[in-house]
Amino acid sequence: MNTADLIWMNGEFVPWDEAKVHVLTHTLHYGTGVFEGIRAYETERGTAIFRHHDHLERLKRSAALYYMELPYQLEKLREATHELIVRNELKSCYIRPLVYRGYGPMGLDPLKNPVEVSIAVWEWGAYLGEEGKRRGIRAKVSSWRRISPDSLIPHSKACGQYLNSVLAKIEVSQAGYEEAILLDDQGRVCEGTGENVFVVKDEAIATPPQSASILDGISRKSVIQIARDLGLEVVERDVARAELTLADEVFLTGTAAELTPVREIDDHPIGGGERGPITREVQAIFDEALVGRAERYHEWLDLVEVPSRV
Ligand code: PPE
Repeated sequence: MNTADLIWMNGEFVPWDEAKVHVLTHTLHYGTGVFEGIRAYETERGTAIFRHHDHLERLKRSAALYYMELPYQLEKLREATHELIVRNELKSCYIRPLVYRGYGPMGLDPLKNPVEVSIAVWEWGAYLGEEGKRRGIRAKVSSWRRISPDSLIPHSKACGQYLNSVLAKIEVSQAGYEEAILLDDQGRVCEGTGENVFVVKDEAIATPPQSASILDGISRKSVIQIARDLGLEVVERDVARAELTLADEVFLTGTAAELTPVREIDDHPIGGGERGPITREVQAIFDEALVGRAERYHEWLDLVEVPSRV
């Protein structure tokens, strides 16, 4: 991976190689942390963080759902992130805040363990490949079902919950596919291992609703708004597995993956087996919004206050 010079850890800027924890860190054993994935882009007005506040709010909510109170105000984390980007001299980067239960008593009651926070930033290219963003990727429905709200909290971006995504990712990548799509225990479509999913049929867009076992994606929300602003119909509703393969177009959205078309699912070509026209139209605006070239969506950008030097 691309490294950077400094990582922010509990209020200090520490050298990348020294950002370490004790092996008895609670989260390392039991997955009791929560995190965010955020991106900053180079824009004409300087480096800007996409929907920073929404991501920080989600971090706070994710933590609260696991009984953790953030030891810092969100504004403090926002400022720390700005300073971290500037001090690392990055123009664009991925941002990974982590709220974790630190070293303390072992055992499953975490409430006496300290809540600690780190923020790392690094350059991270296209998650599913540049070619994937242009041509679309090959996906497979995983045999692993998406975690159920009966057992865990799909709306919290919690570390341990990602074991579900990890199993699905390993399964499909070993079978030669680029991404997995997970269904819930009733066979309804949920999402990718790290992306929300959209299907397009007869020019209408559908995506699983908030009530599905999905993460409330910030890219998802942005793309829904962009599509509606373009005059397209977007419906949040249950999506059946067969709708994936019968769709004219399918695409995924996520901070890391941005908007990535899916050209094949379970070895069935989707539409013409390439990026479809509606996907292309929405993706073009979304990509412009990310880099500050869509005036209408400027309010989504949090400009990093001290300009980066490189
Ligand atoms: N679902 C899941 C399960 C998920 O992890 C993500 C983000 C999304 C949907 C899309 O959410 P949003 O980024 O707010 O649009 N996945 C993050 C982690 C990826 C990783 O490999 O780590 C991300 O995209 O940053």
